Amino acid sequence: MDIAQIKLSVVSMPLKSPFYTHLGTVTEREGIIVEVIDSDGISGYGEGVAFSTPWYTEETVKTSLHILSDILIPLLKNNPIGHPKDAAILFRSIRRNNMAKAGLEMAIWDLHAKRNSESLSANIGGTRKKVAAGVVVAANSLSSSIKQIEKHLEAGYQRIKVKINPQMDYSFLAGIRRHYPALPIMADANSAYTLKDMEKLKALDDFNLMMIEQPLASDDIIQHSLLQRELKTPVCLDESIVSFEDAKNAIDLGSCKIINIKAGRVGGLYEAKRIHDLCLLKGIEVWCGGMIEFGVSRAHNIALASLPGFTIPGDISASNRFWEEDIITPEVKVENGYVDVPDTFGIGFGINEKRLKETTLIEKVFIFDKK
Ligand code: OSB
Ligand code: MG
Repeated sequence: MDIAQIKLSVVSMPLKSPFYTHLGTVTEREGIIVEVIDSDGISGYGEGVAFSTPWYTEETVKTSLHILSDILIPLLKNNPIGHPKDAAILFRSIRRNNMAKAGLEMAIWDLHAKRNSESLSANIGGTRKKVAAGVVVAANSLSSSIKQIEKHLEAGYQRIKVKINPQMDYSFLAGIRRHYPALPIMADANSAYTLKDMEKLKALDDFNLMMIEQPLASDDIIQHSLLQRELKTPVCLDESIVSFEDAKNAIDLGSCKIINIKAGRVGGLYEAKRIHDLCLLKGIEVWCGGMIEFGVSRAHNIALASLPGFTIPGDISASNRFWEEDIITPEVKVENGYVDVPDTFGIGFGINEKRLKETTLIEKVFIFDKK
């Protein structure tokens, strides 16, 4: 691959409504759009999905910008690659910083698929023509959760995820179940519990949840295995799985029955696919997680979720779930509960240049020397 230039755009956009979790409230989303341009002028796009503060993982927009600018892009300049996989392997010499790595690696995947005149989905082995749409309700009360669920079900979403914590769990879920006895619901705790809450967590078996996501510590694999033994509800791991090795350990220990795969969290599409392949082999179901992302990352999620092991509807929502206007064109749409997987080249969406421009705070350009 003959990379000529890389452009980083730090963008910022307000959410249509606040996203509440027990760890904090997101009202404004910053992210990094990565554009990798080759010597023929073809562009590939990726998105750095770290948040402004390290509430979900240790990375931030600023640490990502530093790692991209001062470490990963120079590394790539000095070590020309033939395939996106080479970038993933090259980046292993740098510890963690998975969201920074993923933003760049995924732009290289998009470029690679475009150069091969293939959709990104086809290029990574996707088999689905459309992926099931799911949505997260992260409100601060039962009544507003019910209102939002109503609206999302009208829009066709196939399942709902809610956020829970020890102050908002049993009676909250009971309230939702009263309105929606048969709705496929999953509950995400974002590490709000400890093993001391065993009885509280066991009680949630009453609600026939599809799963409980990341109940215990964000870096734990051992204690989740003790919990899963006691619960009927499947445990799903999110934060704890940042690599193939983590997924393998979690599966071997019985720490979960389901894994939420986010390419950003695991360092890119190569690692995401390795985890997917392992789970398929071991009979562990997977689904594609979301990061309140802009359209570029949304497009990558659609391609990832088209792989055969993604059997559970992911946090795959339309552009208008969070944004008045997204940075891609056309926007991601949900129709009859599904999102179409594009069959045009690469991620299959273009950049809405006007929207990108009006939301960009910082732009940095890196020129690669001619070979
Ligand atoms: O834990 O899955 C999570 C959003 C930001 C960070 C972490 C998480 C989430 C979500 C919503 O739950 C994802 C989305 O729909 O974009
Ligand atoms: Mg989660």
